[in-house]
Amino acid sequence: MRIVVLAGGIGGARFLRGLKQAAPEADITVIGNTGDDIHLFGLKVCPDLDTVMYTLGGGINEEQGWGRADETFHLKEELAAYGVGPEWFGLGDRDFATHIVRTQMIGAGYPLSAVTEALCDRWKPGVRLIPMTDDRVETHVAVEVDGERKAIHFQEYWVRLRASVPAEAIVPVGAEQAKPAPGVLEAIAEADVILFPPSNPVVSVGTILAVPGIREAIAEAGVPVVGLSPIVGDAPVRGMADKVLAAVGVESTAAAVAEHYGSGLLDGWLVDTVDAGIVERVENAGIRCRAVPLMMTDLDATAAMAREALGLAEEVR
Ligand code: GDP
Ligand code: FO1
Ligand code: CA
Repeated sequence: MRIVVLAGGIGGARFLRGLKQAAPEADITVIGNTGDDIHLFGLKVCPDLDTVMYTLGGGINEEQGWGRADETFHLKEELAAYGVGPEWFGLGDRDFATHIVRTQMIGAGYPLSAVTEALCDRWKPGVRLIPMTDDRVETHVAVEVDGERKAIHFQEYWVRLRASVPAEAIVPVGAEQAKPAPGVLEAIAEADVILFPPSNPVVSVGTILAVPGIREAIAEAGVPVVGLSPIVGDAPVRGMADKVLAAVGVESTAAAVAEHYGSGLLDGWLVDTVDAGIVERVENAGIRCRAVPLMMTDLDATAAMAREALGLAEEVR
C-alpha cells in the first residue's frame, strides 16, 4: 500500500511513527512543510523537515519534540558573545551540523529535495521525505505591535513572541510562484490513500496545499483522503493553531477545521472521543467522521490512531 502524508513538524512526525508501526509493509511518502524554514547565521534551517527526520531517525529531543537529543549550545553562546543573534532561536551544536551540510549542498547547486534525501541517508527515517517545494517559501504573520502593523517571520511570531499578539493574517510568501518538488505530484497520483496527520491546518498542511498543483492533485487522485484533528476539545493539543486559525477566520473546533478543508478535499475525518458531539455536523458537511482517542500519548496509542485512519479510508473508498 502506498500512503502519502502531508506533514508539519511535531504532530506530523509523531503520527508518522505510529503509522510506521501500524502499517510496517506500507510505502510511505511524506510531503513536508517548508514554510517554517528560516535563514539564520547564513544557514538554511528547515524545522519541520528536520523534526520528521530526527523523530523517525531516532535523533529527536523527545520531551521538546524538536531539535536533537543530548544537545549543547556552545556555538550559540559563542555567537552571542560576539553580539551575533538572534538569541531567541535555540540552535544547538548537533543541529547546526545539519544546517551547515544543507546550506553547503544548496550552495553547490543541489535542490532542497536532493539535499533532504542526502540528509536522510544518515537518519534512515523509513519513509520517503520530500519537501513540498524546492523553491523558497516563508510563512509570514501580520501582527500589530505597539500600534504598528507589520509582517514578521512565522518563527519570530511563534518562538520570539510565543504567539502572544493576535495574528491578523498568515501569508505563505512565495507559495504562489512555487512548484511542487520532484516526486510530489507523482507520489500523490500513485497513492492508495492520502492522510492529513494531526498537523497544524494553517501553517503546516495549509502551506503545503498553497503550493499550486498539490491541492488539485489530491482532489484528482481519486483515492480516500482522511485527516485526524489537531484540535481536541476546542483547543490545540499544543502550539498556536488556535491563533492562526483565528487569522483565517476559522474557529478552533474539530468540526470547523474539517469544514475548512472541505468535502472537496477530505473524505474522512477523525475527531477525539471528547468531540463525539460534533460527528453529525461533520457528516452533514459531506465528510465521513468517527470519534476515537486521538491523543498521541505513546507509540501504541498513536499506531491505533493510524489504524483508525486507514480503516476509515477503506470505509470511504
Ligand atoms: P509543528 O510544525 O511542530 O507545529 O507540528 P505540526 O504542524 O505537525 O502539528 C502541530 C499540531 O499537532 C498542533 O496543532 C497540535 O494541536 C497537534 N497535536 C500535537 N500532539 C497531538 C496529539 O497528541 N493529538 C492530536 N490530536 N493532535 C496533536
Ligand atoms: N521552537 C521553539 O519553541 N523554540 C526554539 O528555540 C526553537 C528552535 C528550533 C531549532 C531548530 C528546529 O528544527 C526547530 C526549532 N523550534 C523551536 C521548533 C520550530 O519553531 C517549529 O517550527 C515550531 O515548533 C512550530 O512549527
Ligand atoms: Ca511547523
